[in-house]
Amino acid sequence: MEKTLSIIKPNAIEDNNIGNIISRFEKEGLRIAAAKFTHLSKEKAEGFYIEHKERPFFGSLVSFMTSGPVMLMVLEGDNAIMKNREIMGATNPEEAAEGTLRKLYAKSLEANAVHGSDSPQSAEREVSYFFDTNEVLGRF
Ligand code: IDP
Ligand code: MG
Repeated sequence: MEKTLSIIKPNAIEDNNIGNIISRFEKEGLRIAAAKFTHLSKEKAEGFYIEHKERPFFGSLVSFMTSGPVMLMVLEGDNAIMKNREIMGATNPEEAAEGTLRKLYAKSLEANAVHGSDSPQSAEREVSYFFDTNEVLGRF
């Protein structure tokens, strides 16, 4: 069983799509192994996206991610990392396949509704960045 970090971004919360997104994960065979609502501080968002700190969109991305609440989740299942990336679709919603979460719920390239870890290394880092061991199902 693999674990991955998922974030429902502020635009999808504003648009009332939390249930639609979680329901989709469950239908696709992923389990919600941890979940919490939070409002990220600037420091927490910057640390999360540290790999992008030299990119021109970094400041705007951090502003967006701190513009409202987010829902942080750990998804668990077979091949959870790649399965979640497939369900999400391409980063740019204009390039995302029909039926993917980003095609359905993104507002823009930046406000693209969901985050998902992109490798086992990033999943490990991202899950432990937001969750203590005793907050994750199977580890209570
Ligand atoms: P990913 O979320 O699909 O892994 P990344 O390249 O890691 O995509 O970018 C992280 C996030 O930064 C994206 O999900 C999106 O919100 C934002 N982003 C990526 N590229 C751009 C851009 O060119 N302009 C504005 N925002 C961007
Ligand atoms: Mg990424």
